[in-house]
Amino acid sequence: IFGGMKSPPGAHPWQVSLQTRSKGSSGPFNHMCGGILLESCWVLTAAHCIISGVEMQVVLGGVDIEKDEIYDQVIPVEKAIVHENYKETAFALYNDIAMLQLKVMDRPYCAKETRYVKTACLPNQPFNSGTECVISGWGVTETQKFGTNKLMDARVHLISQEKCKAPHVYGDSPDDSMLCAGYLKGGVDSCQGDSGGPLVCQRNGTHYVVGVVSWGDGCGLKNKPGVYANVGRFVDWITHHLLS
Ligand code: 4AZ
Repeated sequence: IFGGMKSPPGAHPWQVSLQTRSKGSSGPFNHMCGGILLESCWVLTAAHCIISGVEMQVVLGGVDIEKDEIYDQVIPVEKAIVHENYKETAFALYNDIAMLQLKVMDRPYCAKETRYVKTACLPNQPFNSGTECVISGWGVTETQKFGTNKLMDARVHLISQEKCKAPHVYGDSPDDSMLCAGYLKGGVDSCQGDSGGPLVCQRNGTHYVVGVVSWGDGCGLKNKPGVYANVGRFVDWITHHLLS
């Protein structure tokens, strides 16, 4: 996260650290991406975070990924479902969304709701451009090029498709599976290692996952805001998997 601050414990209780290690290894898991808890056994993340042949786990409830914290919940990933129209081109990531089904730990629960672990809601109506929302993650910052141990967050504004598709911004690359957020003047943005994590907007005290950190040209650059998977466009796809 560029232009952010350290998050206090419990500030983003749906924030997940998605961690991997090579299959068959007994070594440590490494943070690879963010994720968003939607239900006790379901996490939303970016399709580009899913790599085959690795073992995955999620860690919930903590702010420091280098320490075992008392509120941590560590849960293995049972399976990953990548959007069937996910596509990577030289310019953009299309339909960059995936769901992780977690391993049942204490039937019927995977994650357990606590002060530090809660689900975020799927959006039931669109948010206007200009709305102030929040991004969070353990990714690269201005001063930490390998990412941070402590969860960081920043406020960003939703940017209209018209502004995001301007020739000096991203031109025709973004489609409706994407949404831009940040500041055209730069400085505040998501970055590598934040991918898969939340862009959350609030309405009447409820927190909605509006975006999933996906891509961008660099981080915090002028006229290069962060691009997010547009969750509103995937609500039917997500609920289909939650219910099946
Ligand atoms: C990345 O490499 C990445 N500034 C994530 C987010 C952004 C850029 C790059 C947005 O995972």
